[in-house]
Formats: sequence, structure tokens, C-alpha cells
Amino acid sequence: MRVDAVTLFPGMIDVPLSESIVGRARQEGFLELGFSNPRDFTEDRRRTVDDKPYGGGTGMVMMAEPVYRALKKVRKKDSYVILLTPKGRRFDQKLARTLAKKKHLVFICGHYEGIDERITPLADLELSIGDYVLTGGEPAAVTVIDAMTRLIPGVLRKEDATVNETFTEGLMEAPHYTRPAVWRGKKVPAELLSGNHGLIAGWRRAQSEALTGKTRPELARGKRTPVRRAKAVKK
Ligand code: 6GU
Repeated sequence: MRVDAVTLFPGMIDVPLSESIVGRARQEGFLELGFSNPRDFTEDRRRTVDDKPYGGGTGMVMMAEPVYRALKKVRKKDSYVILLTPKGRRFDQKLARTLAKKKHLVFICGHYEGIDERITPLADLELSIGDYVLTGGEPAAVTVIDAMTRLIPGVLRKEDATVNETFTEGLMEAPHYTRPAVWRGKKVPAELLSGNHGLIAGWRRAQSEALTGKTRPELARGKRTPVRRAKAVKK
């Protein structure tokens, strides 16, 4: 898949996504990541990208025109454009799966107090990664791109690694252990050492349900009484 980010700070996205699995996915061509910097589309000597908010208030607002031009440079007919903002719809695993199937995504990253509101209608989706405020959309873009990339077929060596994992079934995954079987006096649960696949599956299921009920009761409840679904993402 192709992803472009409209950002004043490409390094905030490029650097973290050059390591580990996503770094390899880029080298192997599963993910093509490009950048378009609004600062490169300014015409004044100072290359101004922000200005004071109309009506007063603190902070600066990203000006519409440089963002518009940076978007125009990368947007194609079938691009799906996502504006990253804490006011957006909350990102989750289901949306990661939907977005991972798109051919071309463009992320618009706000910085400072945000972007001139007249940019909003250019986006297909406003997206947030959680209920807290970041310095800009860039760390959110990293999070979303990471979550999608590992779902692209072929990126993970064992594709079923994404089948039984946390959130896929609305449950948290059971705990994992590796050698040694006794570490500093702490034992690995006997079920996992039994070699009995039915026993292991039953233990994992019970652990998943207990863990989810304890730390994320709203997910556990959602299993029995599905909450109203968020509006479907435009195709
Ligand atoms: Cl997408 N942007 C910013 N600035 N803060 C956030 C966010 C996005 N998602 C959660 N907090």
C-alpha cells in the first residue's frame, strides 16, 4: 500500500517507522511511505505556515493554503484522506483492518492548535488515537500506520499472528511464557507445559475472559451486548 503524510515534521514519522517490522516492510515494498511538507508550498521569504487565530486566543493555527497545496501534490483520484485530530473518531483494531485494505492513504497531520477548519471538508475521515492531546498528528500517524502495516498480508512471517491476537475477538490475549519453565522461582502455568492442545486452548480462553473482565470490562460486556456500531468508513 501507498501512504503519504502531509506534515511539517516528516522526521517524526519517518524515523520511528524505519525500525523493526515496519522498517523491513518498507524496504521490501509492502509499504511505500512518502511525505509532503506544507512549508515547501509557501511563497513568502519566511516560509510561513501558521498564523494567529481569528477571534483571538492562544497558540497558532496552520494556514489552509500551504496544507491544501501539500495535499494536492500527493492526492490522487482514489486516495482516502484522513485528518488526524483529537476531535476525530477513535481508532481501533477494526478500523486498522479496514484501512489496511486501502490502496492509497493520505494522513494530514495538524500541529500547534490545529489546522484552519476549511481544510476539514477535504478529508474523508477525522481520526483520533485516544482521549488525550498530543503535540501534533505525527505520533498518531505513526501509531495508525504501524497498526495497519502489520496487517498487510506477507508483512508478518506468520500471518496467523494477527488472527488470535488481542482485540480481534473483542478480548485481550492470554499471557505468554517462554523458557525457562522456572525462572527465579516463578513457574510457567502447568497447562501450557501439558502438551494437551484442548487443555491449553481452554486455559487461554479462561485467562482472556478473566483479564478482559478485570482491566477492560466494557470490552467484556460488548461481547454479550454489542454496542451500536460507529458509522461505516466510506469505501
Ligand atoms: Cl490524531 N492528534 C493530536 N494532536 N492529539 C491526539 C490525536 C491526534 N489523537 C489523540 N490525541
